[in-house]
Parts: sequence; structure tokens; C-alpha cells
Amino acid sequence: MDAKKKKVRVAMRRNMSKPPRGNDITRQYAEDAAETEDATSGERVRAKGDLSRHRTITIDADTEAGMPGASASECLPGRVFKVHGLYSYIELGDGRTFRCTVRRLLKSLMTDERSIVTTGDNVWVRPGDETTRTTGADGVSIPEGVIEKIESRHGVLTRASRRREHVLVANVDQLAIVVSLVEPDLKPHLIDRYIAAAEKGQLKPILCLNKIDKADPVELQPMVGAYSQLGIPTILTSAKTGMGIPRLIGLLRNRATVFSGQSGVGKSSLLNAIEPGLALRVKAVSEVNHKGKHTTTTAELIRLETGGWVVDTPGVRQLQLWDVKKEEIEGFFREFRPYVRGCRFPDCTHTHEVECAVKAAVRKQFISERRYLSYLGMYHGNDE
Ligand SMILES: Nc1nc2c(ncn2[C@@H]2O[C@H](COP(=O)(O)OP(=O)(O)OP(=O)(O)O)[C@@H](O)[C@H]2O)c(=O)[nH]1
Ligand SMILES: [Mg+2]
Ligand SMILES: [Zn+2]
Repeated sequence: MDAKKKKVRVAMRRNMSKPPRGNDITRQYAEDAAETEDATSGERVRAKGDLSRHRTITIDADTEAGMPGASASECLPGRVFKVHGLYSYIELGDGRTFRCTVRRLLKSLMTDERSIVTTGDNVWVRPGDETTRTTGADGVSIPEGVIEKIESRHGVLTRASRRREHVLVANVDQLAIVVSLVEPDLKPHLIDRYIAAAEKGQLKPILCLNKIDKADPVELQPMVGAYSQLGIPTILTSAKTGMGIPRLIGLLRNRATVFSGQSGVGKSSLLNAIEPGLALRVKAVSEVNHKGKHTTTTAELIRLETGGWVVDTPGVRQLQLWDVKKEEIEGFFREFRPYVRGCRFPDCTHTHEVECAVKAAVRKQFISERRYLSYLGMYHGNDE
């Protein structure tokens, strides 16, 4: 055998053997428009237990350096700024844009993920030859390439999507949680779920309470105070009047921030208020009550003129945390931390136990009751 080749045993994705196709695709479309990308990209919903096939393959020895198939010198580093169906759009260090597919072997490697490549990924691209160019929507021709390697991720926003991990975005620093005070109404439990997702993904949370032009700022002060006290920058914003926008711009400078929240809360509108040149599509007022319709359909990484990066994402109706153990949840509630050691039982779940220091702190109002109820909801697995 060639000294540079080596045999490895890899787990294959079950779709090597055509999984049964769900017959409720239409219903799924109606349920969550953001998920329809699954169908268009040809990926299918599979039960987690289905991933069990193995295959022995021969790969180049430099795979150990993480670059299967191609030698490192042929590849160029870049960052994924958008994923659309089977294609990822990548900006290289020199500013060139490539439309890429993912090398088959990478795709075949066992994964529980919904998407192998995600917005924000740092990747290595093998450019195709000059003849393989494609014409983008704007009529500009872009070269094609193949993603040979995906760097490991830090700073991720993930959620569970039909029992699989869906990495919404990778390699960002902050999560701007956008909620609206009206249309759609404020759902405090959803805020706490997003904060938990930020803690889990090692993102710094920022909270935007948007559409303040339609609510009374005075009434919201207690809420602003409560989250600010947790060390979470909390801003009353209006994409309409510009309130809170200068502060938001300051928080985004020189960082990479993903904007997330329900559909219609004003994520794209806020980004347009921050930098009007972005001209992101926002929902027309007449469409607002059109439930289930997402205006933003793909997560896109955008460079701000003021410095920094933002990712506008499609709204998600619910945010199911992925791969979270029950014992882990208390760690997502930072204000519990000083108390947990005071519980009588070291494995106290702060639910039914006697002599629970967390519950005592709630009674004394050192911990907000509302936050404690969010904890209980997440602990008992209630979906918002
Ligand atoms: N009054 C008021 N309306 C707003 C504000 N921000 C956004 N809107 C309106 O809310 C609607 C939804 O805004 P979008 O920016 O499309 O919301 P989105 O969060 O990006 O929605 P998806 O892309 O579907 O996830 C639009 O009609 C906006 O004009 C605000 O601060 N005040
Ligand atoms: Mg949007
Ligand atoms: Zn306890």
C-alpha cells in the first residue's frame, strides 16, 4: 500500500441507504417556514438512532492534519457567509467570493448535525479551475470550489431541530436576543431560553427589547433593571424612532454578533437602522399578521461599516436547547450560582427538595420568581 495512504473506519450517514421519506413534508412547510431549507437541500429528517453504518475508506495520510484528499497547499482559508441549499458562499482572505460544495467524504463522516457547514464557519477551500464559474443572482460570475476542511467551532448558537443539532451560526462572540414588546407580544420565558443558549454556546448575551415606540418605557424599567443586574446589557430599542440604536452600535463594534429572536420582532429592521446601506428585506406591515411567514430565510454574515460583523437570522418560533443535561441548566442561570452551594443536598435540583438555598433566595426575592419559573420550565422540559 502506498505509504501516503491509510485505511480508516468511518461511520456513514444512514442516507447512504435512502431513508424513508416523511410523507408530511407539506405540513412541515406550514409549521415552520425556516425549516423548509431542509427539504430544498435534499437533507432528510432521520431518527438519531439511525446513524450506524460503517465503511472502510482509504485516505491520504495528510488527513491526520485534517485535510482529506487535497494537499494543504492547494487550499485557501475562508469564511462561510451564507449557506443556501447545497451551496456555501465563502469569502477568502483576499476578498474573493466562492460558491462551494462540501467534499463528499466530509459529508459522509458521521454527524448528528442538520447542516455540516454553517454560516460563520472557517473553512479551507480548494478552488475549481477557471472554467467552473457560476452566475449569481446579481448576474456577477463567481468561481466555484470545494470545501475540504471545516475548522473546529467556538461561539455557536445551536438548537435542537427535530431531534438533530442545528448550528445556526458559528464563530461569533455575542448573541443579540431580540424580542418585541408588541406584535408579537413579549415572552419573558423565551428570553431566558435564549440566555441559556448563549451560556451554552459561550456567547455574550445582549438583550434588545424592541418596538419601544409602541410601549411605555417606564413600565419596562423593572425588566431592564433585572436583566442589567445579571450583567446582560439590556436596551430599549426602536427601529422606527432610532431609540437605543447608538448604544447598540457601540456594543457591536469590533465583535461578531448574531441576531436572533422570533419572526417579526424586528431583527432585520434593527440592522437596517444600524446601517441603512444594508437594505435587508423586512416584512411589510400588511404581512405582519401572516403567521409562519419568515422574511429572512437564511443566516447571513455581514460586515458593518462601523467595524464588526453581524449575522441576521430567520426567526425561530421556539428555541429548543440541544444536548443539555438537566444538571447543566442551573449553570445557565447565573444568579443561582452563589446559592447552589448552600443547598442541603449536593445534587439538589432546586425543584422539590427541602432546605434548598435557591428556593430560599427566591422567597427572599434575591432571585426573581419569574427567572425561577423559567428554570422550572426548562428543567421539566416544557417547550415554549
Ligand atoms: N413600530 C415598530 N415596528 C417595527 C420595529 N421594528 C420592526 N418593526 C416592524 O416589524 C415588522 C417585522 O420586522 P422585521 O425586521 O422583518 O422582523 P424580523 O425579526 O427580521 O423577522 P424575520 O426575518 O421573519 O425573522 C416590520 O413590519 C417592521 O417594520 C420598531 O421598532 N417599531
Ligand atoms: Mg428578518
Ligand atoms: Zn437547591
